[in-house]
Amino acid sequence: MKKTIGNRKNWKDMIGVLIVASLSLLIARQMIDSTSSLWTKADSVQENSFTGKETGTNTLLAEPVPLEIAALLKERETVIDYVQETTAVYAIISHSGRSDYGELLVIFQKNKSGIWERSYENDFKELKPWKIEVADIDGDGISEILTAVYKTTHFDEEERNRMFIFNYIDGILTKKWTGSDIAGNWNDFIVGDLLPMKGDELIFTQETDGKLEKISIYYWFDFGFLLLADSESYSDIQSVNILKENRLELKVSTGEKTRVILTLKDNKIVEVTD
Ligand SMILES: [Ca+2]
Ligand SMILES: [Ca+2]
Repeated sequence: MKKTIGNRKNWKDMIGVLIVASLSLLIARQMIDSTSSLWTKADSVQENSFTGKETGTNTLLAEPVPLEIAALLKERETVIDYVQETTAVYAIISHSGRSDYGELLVIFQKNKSGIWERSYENDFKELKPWKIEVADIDGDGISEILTAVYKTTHFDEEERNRMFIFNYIDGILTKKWTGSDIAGNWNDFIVGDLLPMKGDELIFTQETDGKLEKISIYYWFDFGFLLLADSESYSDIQSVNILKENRLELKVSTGEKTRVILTLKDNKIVEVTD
């Protein structure tokens, strides 16, 4: 599971880097390795005759996915984000040439013969999903699928990032927790077992009033999430990473600081030196 996250508002800056990185990866692969298990977006451009020229969009941005999964993509499909478990891959896929949101949730599963199959898909177009993770938020041993979506709700007309959480069991997708207000205006999230309490914790990069950002940690209790603690504000949180139990690493650009280590102490998230 990917733990490091990028700040959504920095995507424009990252686009150039990603293009260069993708091109470099493609060139490197062609030079040294034709048997790599990684499948780049640039490869799918060739295979699916889906080029940036045709759509006017950049097609070098999507996530590299395993070769077995790339082989199961349909024409014009690109992977916006995905997460892999041992026998399942959960993917947000676009078929419209977009690189910022997807229109489909697709689940690939490895069957008993070890062959990957495209086993489920659902139209998520109205949700504008852009990030997907898998975790066990309530600690019951059953995985939850967490998606970051960008939409309005019945109670809030503003389009903004929201969390939709599902279970996928025996071919059926069910909503576990969807759309409720959490973490105000947040820009990104990670999920993982940061603290000893049951289940994986949800960690948001959240905007504060002064256009700064802070970290807030939520945990599952009974039927929803409770705020455990939040941090001081930083001017620009670029990534968040779980180092080990009760240690978060932030990449920031606040004054002289570029790296901050945080821990939960006395119900506050505070900086530590190690
Ligand atoms: Ca669970
Ligand atoms: Ca935990």
